[in-house]
Amino acid sequence: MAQYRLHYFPESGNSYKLALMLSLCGQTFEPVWTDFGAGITRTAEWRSSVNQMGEIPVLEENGVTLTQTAPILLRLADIHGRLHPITETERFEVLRWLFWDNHKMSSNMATYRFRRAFTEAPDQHIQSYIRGRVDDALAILEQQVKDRPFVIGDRVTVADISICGYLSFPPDESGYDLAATHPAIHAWLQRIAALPGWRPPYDLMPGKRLTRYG
Ligand SMILES: N[C@@H](CCC(=O)N[C@@H](CS)C(=O)NCC(=O)O)C(=O)O
Repeated sequence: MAQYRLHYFPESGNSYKLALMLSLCGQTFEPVWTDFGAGITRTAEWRSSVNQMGEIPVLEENGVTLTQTAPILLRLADIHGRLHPITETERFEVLRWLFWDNHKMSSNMATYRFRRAFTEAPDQHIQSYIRGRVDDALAILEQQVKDRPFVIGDRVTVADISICGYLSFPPDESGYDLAATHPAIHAWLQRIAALPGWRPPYDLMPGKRLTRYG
């Protein structure tokens, strides 16, 4: 049985992707709370000893350090035989949506929400620009999950786990009430929340929270 240690901070949707995946796979992990708010991931020491990319999350698997959620999700899916693509076509589709999520959905929503909720006096011109990009990504996702239960079709895969990462936090942090504005995304999130082993972000990732502003 693999031993997992997850370096995270509670507000991190990227960390939630891995915490949720481990939980859905019936795996436990040692939580390693990281002082992101104090800038620890920007220090030369953390970068040389934990993650050269200066990013959270980091997953240790039997003492081996892994970073970047997309390949880690695929690895966990293969190892635990859950939420993995089966056919070549499915594999292509999962990769396509993982890349889209990293570039368009999670990155923009993470930046928008972080600045809105956890930054003192964010520049509203910048917020408005990023919000436009979040709106675009949400419109694409709304369309995709309108006619199919999960992102690539009938089966839930790691593409869903990646994309839901930042959309699973309380609406007052992002300022997006998806139940009111994006009914298909809301219904899709409820299907994910019904999976055995699902737990909400702040249950899976305990510890001291960032200062809340917005
Ligand atoms: N593509 C990366 C994104 C990780 C990421 O951006 N993490 C955020 C925290 S949730 C971070 O560490 N940001 C620091 C920075 O961008 O300087 C992944 O999937 O692991």
